[in-house]
Amino acid sequence: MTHKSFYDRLAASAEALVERKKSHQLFEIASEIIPGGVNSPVRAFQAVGGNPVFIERGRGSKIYDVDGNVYIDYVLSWGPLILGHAYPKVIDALKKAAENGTSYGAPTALEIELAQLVLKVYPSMDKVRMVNSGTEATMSAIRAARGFTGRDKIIKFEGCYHGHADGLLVKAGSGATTFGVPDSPGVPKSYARNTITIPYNDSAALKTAITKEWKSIACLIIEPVVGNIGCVLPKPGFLETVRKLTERHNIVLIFDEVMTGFRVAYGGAQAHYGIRPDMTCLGKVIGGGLPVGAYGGRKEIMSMVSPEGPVYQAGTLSGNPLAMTAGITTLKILSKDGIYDKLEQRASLLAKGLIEASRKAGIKTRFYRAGTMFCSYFTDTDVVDYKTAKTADTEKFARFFAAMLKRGVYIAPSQFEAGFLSLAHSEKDIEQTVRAAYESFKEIK
Ligand code: KE4
Repeated sequence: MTHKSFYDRLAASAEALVERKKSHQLFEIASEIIPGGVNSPVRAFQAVGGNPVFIERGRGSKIYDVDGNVYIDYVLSWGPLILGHAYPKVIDALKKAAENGTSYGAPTALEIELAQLVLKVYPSMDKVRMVNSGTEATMSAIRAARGFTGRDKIIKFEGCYHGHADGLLVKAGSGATTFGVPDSPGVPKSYARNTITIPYNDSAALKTAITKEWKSIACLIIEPVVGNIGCVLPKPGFLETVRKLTERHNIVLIFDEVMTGFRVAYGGAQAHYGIRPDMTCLGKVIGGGLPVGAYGGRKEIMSMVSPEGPVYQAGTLSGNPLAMTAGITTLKILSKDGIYDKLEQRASLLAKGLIEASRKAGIKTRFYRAGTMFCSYFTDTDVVDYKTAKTADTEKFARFFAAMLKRGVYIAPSQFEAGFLSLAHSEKDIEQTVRAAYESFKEIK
């Protein structure tokens, strides 16, 4: 049975239960005019089979599809919606801001306000530049590091995904891993040659690479918790070794906290693990669901960035007033006392429930969590890197996905993605999720 047909047969069984006729019709139309019918690959459900669910609206912890089905949502737009969907204060602020117009292409006080909020929470950053996506943030941070050091090579880790800039699609870990195509066509070999890829959590391999190549290495970019092969935690001491080796050889350490920022902890993974990177990339949460990315770091590096310095980087909609407004409102709410205690309490309740459900159902899974990002791997192997993540049984995961979907729980449509929880997920939502998981684990056994 081919990979695709198995998944399609499987999804068909799930489809019947939720009657997603309109989603199918829309997907047919979309597939004629948009590559793969989607504007970002993982949304196409190719890793789990069947057709994607077309969403009409979201509210709190729920999303509603075009056929009127409701789901408890653990994708949350891949991380940004830590307050939940359509958070009233965010929507009200956006409505007011939109009445003043949508974009000026000129500086606004809003950009100062969001920059100040970010710098206050990430003291490793002296200056920060707003862009429109995580891809732009990492691409620009690497260019600034190359401009600052005068070196060309970069180090990244297998399975880490930092967006789709050419030099980073070298064993990327997000969609590419799910599609089993670690290198993307269209990336010139000359670009890939400048990217050294190392297994995550492998301090010895890192030491060897740096000892050999340090003179030509501009920067090392890392997801301090890897959210693009599921959820992989740094081994004790690994991030400290990364910091020590990069410091010793004047290699710029870039923490890609596009996903972990304000997610693993208020101050991100750098606060949680107590590591001070030279540069940080942010995105997702700081845009509150609107397109925002940001990169920042030590002033001597950031002063290289145009127009202060010679490293060029620009963006028509960078610092857009609507995106800034959504970000400012979101971060102000997150700054309130007790918010992260509540997030932690809910996330640990969910974790306990999911672990218990798979044990009771007799299904071997490995569950990992960092703050409110998490992943259940269908494997009996400890997952510490890309290789061990790939021991997960993706067919079993696909069955689990379909079983959860028909029970009204929307998890990431790929084994190699992280799940997210929001402030809006109630204890009742978690109870319903755990019950659905127990029934689903039993069903796929
Ligand atoms: P964007 O260009 O998609 O805004 O951000 C790229 C990026 C950079 N760094 C990290 C750590 C990221 O997780 C991402 C994007 N994450 C994926 C989730 N696997 C976005 C979802 C998608 O590609 O559709």
